[in-house]
Amino acid sequence: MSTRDVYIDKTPLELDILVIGAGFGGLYQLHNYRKLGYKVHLLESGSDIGGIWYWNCYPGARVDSPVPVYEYSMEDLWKEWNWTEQFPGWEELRAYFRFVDEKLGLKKDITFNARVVRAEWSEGDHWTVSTANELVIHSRFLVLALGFAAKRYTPPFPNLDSYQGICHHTSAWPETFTPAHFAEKRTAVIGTGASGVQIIQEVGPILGEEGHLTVFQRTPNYCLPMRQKKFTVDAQNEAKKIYPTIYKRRYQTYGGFIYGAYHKGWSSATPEERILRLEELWAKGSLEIITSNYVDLRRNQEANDAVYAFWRDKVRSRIRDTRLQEKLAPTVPPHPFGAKRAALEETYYEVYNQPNVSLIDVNENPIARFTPQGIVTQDGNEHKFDIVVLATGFDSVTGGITQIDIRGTDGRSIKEKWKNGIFTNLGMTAAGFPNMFFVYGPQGPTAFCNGPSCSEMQGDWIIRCIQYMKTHDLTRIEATHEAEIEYKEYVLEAYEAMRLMKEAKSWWNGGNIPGKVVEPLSFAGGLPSYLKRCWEKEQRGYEGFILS
Ligand code: N01
Repeated sequence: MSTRDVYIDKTPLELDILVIGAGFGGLYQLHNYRKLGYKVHLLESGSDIGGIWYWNCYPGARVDSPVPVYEYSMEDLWKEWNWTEQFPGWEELRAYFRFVDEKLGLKKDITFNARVVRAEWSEGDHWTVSTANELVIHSRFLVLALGFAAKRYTPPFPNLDSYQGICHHTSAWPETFTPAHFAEKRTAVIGTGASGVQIIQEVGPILGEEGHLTVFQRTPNYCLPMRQKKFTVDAQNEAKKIYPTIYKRRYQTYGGFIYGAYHKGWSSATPEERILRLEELWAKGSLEIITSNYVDLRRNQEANDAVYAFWRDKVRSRIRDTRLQEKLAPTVPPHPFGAKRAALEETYYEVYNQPNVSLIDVNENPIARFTPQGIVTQDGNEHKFDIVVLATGFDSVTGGITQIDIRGTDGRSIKEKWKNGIFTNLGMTAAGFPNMFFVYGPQGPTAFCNGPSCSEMQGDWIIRCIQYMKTHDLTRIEATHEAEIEYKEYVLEAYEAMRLMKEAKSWWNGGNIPGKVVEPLSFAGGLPSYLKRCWEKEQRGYEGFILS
């Protein structure tokens, strides 16, 4: 296909590369292909850049990966940008994206409010991509940068539509609906994942005398202390001296952060060492408590039970009511420690000491139905609410891709291909879908990796692949079925090695969505081995792919 200059309302209709999604992953792709001289354009369903931070602007929304790893490693950007906090909130993250756009001038090559609904591989080796507002674009390559949370999940609560109060999912939050709107209101929050925890922590203290918060909890979140730090510009400028080292270090750690696993296993440590190690991690806070814990935390039941007990006792000491202690930090762990994504908190548990906050355990007393005024629980009580927050998560990792009707060489959709389980090559391509790549998606390091690190590392592999094709006069690349089978074994092996992780149902393995195949949605073996494998396949002339 030779590209021509055909436009509708400034959107070019014939391209070398079409990127979908204007978050960290997609913007990185757009910027780099432009620099390399490709005819590239980006489609975004929202009306601005920012990806996850465009959609998730609920009160308290805040990243749980620290800067400077939670930003681009491009020197032109980090040299000029300063953060005010180590874990920035959504407003500051959006300001960062505005800054990125000012520096790189990305928006001129983005069409907003363009939701891609269909993509079809056409003979002549190109993709024909259609949007809900009837744009039709032809492109040699298609790069999906949809993030892991592009498809929100709302459980099928009976009569939800009949509810007449205010009701929002955390990932479709109206920016104008600020914390102040919760004052003196009766609010329900359903779900206690990272989104629920953040919103509960934020609105709890501002409920006022007439306000009340009811939390509907199914599984307690093993929340970890965030230990937020404020930054000054001077201190940050000083810290920037080692940013280049930090950015290189990301490649050597499990999750693309600067910290890696602790060098020791639980059984080789003395009881005193263990206590001191856990106390040290607790004092530092953050997800490091999991990622830098004893290497066998997710394999060794004794280690896992002990770390859970340590966590439980810390948390219980902050909750006054003994019933709530048992609900929020049960004596017996509902699932292994580190088997679900923990949320970071600062004052989450103190909120439950407020007289105007209550918790309903939906295992004991499920939501029976909605009414125009609120929620009826199975015990027959009607709970009236002005606001209902659905913090019920996502059909994660695959959902964003399979909700688009993507049809490959044999006319079969990607949804059909993955109906009984995911098959990809290297977590970036799929057999039957030539010239299509995905970043931060199925079977990539995704759930276990810092987003910007993954966007850059997978992103660079894809960019080098497209460049290789250009310099070798190749126009088509497709993963083989054999390579997919081999890669799936690799993904399953890595998951088996973390055997305790299998014992929880979560967005990590699809267990949070009724009917979804339960399997590892991400590669759990860590970035270094993932990158090594990708690099080796590339060095062998893209082994596992057919190029022509
Ligand atoms: O989604 P979740 P999330 N009845 O799937 C509950 C990232 N993130 O949006 O645990 C009652 O974690 C469900 O219960 P259970 C972060 O990686 C990051 O909170 O399945 N409850 C769970 O409590 C995070 O892990 C940041 O038993 C129901 C909740 O809904 C990921 O996004 C901020 C239910 C869903 O939790 C997803 O987080 C926010 C039902 N029928 C998000 N169905 C930061 O960077 C589901 N639930 C800090």
